Amino acid sequence: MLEHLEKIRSQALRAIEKSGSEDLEAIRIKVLGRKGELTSILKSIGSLPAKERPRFGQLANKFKKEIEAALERRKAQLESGGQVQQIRGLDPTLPGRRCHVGRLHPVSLMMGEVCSVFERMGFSVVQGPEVELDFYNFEALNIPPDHPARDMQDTFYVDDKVLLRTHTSPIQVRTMEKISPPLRIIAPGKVYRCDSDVTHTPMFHQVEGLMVDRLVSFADLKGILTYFVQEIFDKDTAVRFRPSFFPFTEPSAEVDIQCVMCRGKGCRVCSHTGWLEVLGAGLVHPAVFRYVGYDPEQYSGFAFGLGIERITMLRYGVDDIRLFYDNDLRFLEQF
Ligand code: 2NL
Repeated sequence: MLEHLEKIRSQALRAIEKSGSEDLEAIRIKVLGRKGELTSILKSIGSLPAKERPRFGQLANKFKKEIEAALERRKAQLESGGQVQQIRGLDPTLPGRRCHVGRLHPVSLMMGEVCSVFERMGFSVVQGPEVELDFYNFEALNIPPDHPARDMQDTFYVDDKVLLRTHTSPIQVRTMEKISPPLRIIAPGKVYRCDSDVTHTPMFHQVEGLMVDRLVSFADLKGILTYFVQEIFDKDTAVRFRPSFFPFTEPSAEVDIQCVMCRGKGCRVCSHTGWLEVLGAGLVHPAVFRYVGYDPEQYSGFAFGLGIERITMLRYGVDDIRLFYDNDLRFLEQF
């Protein structure tokens, strides 16, 4: 009896597996119909010795459910056009694979936004090499040979003349060598400094800008940078220009914005000053113009530089720069 039952089961399952949609009903009737093989067995249980009945009954019912499920599965499979694909080893009844959608890195998003603000004001984006000559990175920018930025501690040197650029200014020097004024350019890109802690990574991103023409003044610089800050942060963000020093600009200024966290009231982010430093800027030093063959008597210009990671952190309230480079999707998927 048990062997017969097992045979009915295995024959039925095999037939279902090989069936086409027109065979399924015939198989069901043959096995589970009113006079079907399994139905007959279930009816004949009464003729078994009483102590064998429960075990046999349970098994027969289990097989019945199994065959019913196999019929359902095969039906679904055939309805989804599975037969042909099944032969090629595909199971169209399996759930689909998830399609992960990529997105731009927060630093790339911010670079794009910064560039587009300046492009709307007539600036063109220019690019240049990340491995640079000492001449373009330091000398042509009026940075003296004994300047601390030239120290091995701060700059990655390839050899005594070649280095990884420490700012994107060399792109602008190269552009001035090639093109005569008037000129309005921005230079975005990766820069490298030998530095690593909570607020510094050895590679980070910078955007520098340069405008050269007759009669360009500090007032033009103030107007352009104030508009820029109010496009990136709130429309009513206060801006202040503080006197500073860079070898490549004279006069030079550091540009602060009203703290975006406390709106100027004083908090931990702005060290209770109400202000955040976001840009360095100034009027291009005549020595820089002489290096690229521009006449400082005829032309004047302003230049500025900003760190992208820093303003991205301020815009989105990120408190550790290293989060940008850990490649943790839980962080990156929020932008
Ligand atoms: C800062 C300071 C600055 C410039 C960058 C520049 C470029 C040329 C000539 C003159 Cl070709 N100046 N760039 C000027 C002033 C400041 O950046 O704190 N950056 C984060």
